[in-house]
Amino acid sequence: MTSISLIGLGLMGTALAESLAKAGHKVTVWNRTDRKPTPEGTTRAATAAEAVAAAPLVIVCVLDYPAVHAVLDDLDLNGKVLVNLTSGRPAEARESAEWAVGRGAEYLDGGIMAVPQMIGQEGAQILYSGSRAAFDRYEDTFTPMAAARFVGEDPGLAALLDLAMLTGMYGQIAGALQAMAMIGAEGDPVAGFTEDLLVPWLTAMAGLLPRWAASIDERSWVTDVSNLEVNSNGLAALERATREQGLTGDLLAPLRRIVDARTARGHGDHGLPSLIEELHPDLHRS
Ligand code: FVH
Repeated sequence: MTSISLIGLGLMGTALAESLAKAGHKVTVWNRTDRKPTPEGTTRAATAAEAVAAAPLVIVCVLDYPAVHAVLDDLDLNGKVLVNLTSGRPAEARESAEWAVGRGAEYLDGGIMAVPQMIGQEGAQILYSGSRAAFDRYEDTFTPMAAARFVGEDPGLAALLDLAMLTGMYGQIAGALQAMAMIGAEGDPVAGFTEDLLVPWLTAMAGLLPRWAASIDERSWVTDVSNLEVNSNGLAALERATREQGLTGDLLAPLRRIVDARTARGHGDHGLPSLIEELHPDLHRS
């Protein structure tokens, strides 16, 4: 059994606290306001200082990094392991690591790849970066929340990977919503289309991503799938069809813009992975 303090009783903080208490840990919780109930099996501290003093391991999961600092900046963190599971940018994670280490704490930053309902269940994962020694010491303690994966000693790595994975997710959401709008605009039910056709199609297309990644690592833009000229025509047809349905094509328009710009510069024979050169100035070779 480990003594753990958990700061932040939002939807995620509450799920984390409950999973730790259920696993038999001694969990002290604190939240800025009294609006949130005390999770079952935990003890509520009257102040953040009291919560931090209660355990060697302090987990914080609040709205954002300014909120983390609003709570912790004036407190004594000497000798603590601070695990910050608040979502943020890599730069914020690196700054917070420097700040925590400067106060005598060991620091881990975390990216939660789950929604609150998944915490404590199979499929939930938390990425950790920062102090390897702290991770090794507490890995078993973390596991009841979600599978624990250490991704590196650069404290910004977990946030980077978290944001990169969310970026992939938002791209998929944008495409899926546009597709559902096309079906819905005809008055047809979206559910059947999504289940029978869209999900299997997206799953099959996701299987191509490792090949894309290899092309990007090798900077090889030759394609045997479909070149940019073909995709430019496809995206133009798609935009025209959606306009004819009275829909906006706003979610996909930026993709069409960069496909067209690269095709216009004479790279119509390149594959879609070559678009990465349009996103990153150091990758812009042609
Ligand atoms: N919920 C989710 O699905 C996602 C999954 C991936 C990771 N995120 C991140 O987790 C952080 C917390 O998210 P949450 O869902 O628990 O958020 P809320 O339910 O809105 O609770 C927010 C808590 O933050 C406290 N808080 C806000 N501002 C301050 C502040 N200035 N000082 C101290 N605490 C603050 C708030 O307290 P209160 O309003 O109840 O007093 C809540 O405890 C977040 O980074 C997600 O991106 C969740």
